[in-house]
Amino acid sequence: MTQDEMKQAVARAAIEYVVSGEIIGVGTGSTANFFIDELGAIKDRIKGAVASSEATAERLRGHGIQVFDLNDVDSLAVYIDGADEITLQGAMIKGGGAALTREKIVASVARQFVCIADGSKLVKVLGRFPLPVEVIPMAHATVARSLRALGGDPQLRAKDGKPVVTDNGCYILDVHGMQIADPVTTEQQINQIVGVVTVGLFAQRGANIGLLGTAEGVKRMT
Ligand code: ABF
Repeated sequence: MTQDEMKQAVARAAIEYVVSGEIIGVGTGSTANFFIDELGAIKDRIKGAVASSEATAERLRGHGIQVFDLNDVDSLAVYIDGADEITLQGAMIKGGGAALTREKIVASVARQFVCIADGSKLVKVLGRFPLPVEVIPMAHATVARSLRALGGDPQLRAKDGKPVVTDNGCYILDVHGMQIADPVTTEQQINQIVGVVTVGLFAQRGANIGLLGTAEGVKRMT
């Protein structure tokens, strides 16, 4: 089974967690994209979706799924999204796709977070994947100094020689070399650095359910 086939399998399995008649929170990334394609096939069962990025909103609309503004929605039954790393306890690193802030906001409104990922994302300790931190552009250097003091090696995410700009007009620092033994504490510490918009650690509010695509099929964790 290829990695894409595993992503597709978990995306299909996640349909079981879609609540009929409700608005669904939808994440960003290649696994989330497979999920959106599956959602398209059952779109008449749902009221619509809230998207965690412009790219996801566009793909949802492409399938004829109504996209709601989060400000018009009181709560979501479920939020379904991928991750860059996940532990057995459901703590995650997210933000490789630069959508971490909207992902965290939409997830916070959902009663249940279902993480869909291929098996390679399961880790014992978070941190091999560089931890994304979204920052206010004028503060990227000072935030980087604070992250260095926490033991990380932050690098400004850039493409074609220019900083990557998020959907929110901010920059991303990718923090290398962190061994995150206590994700809840690290999330709190980084949240307190002035200039940080969002840290891509999802531990205080982790996944309630993890679906992992493996060569032996989809495994449910948590
Ligand atoms: C989003 O997509 C992100 O938080 C994470 O960075 C990424 C995972 O990407 P993929 O599904 O393409 O592996 O969920």
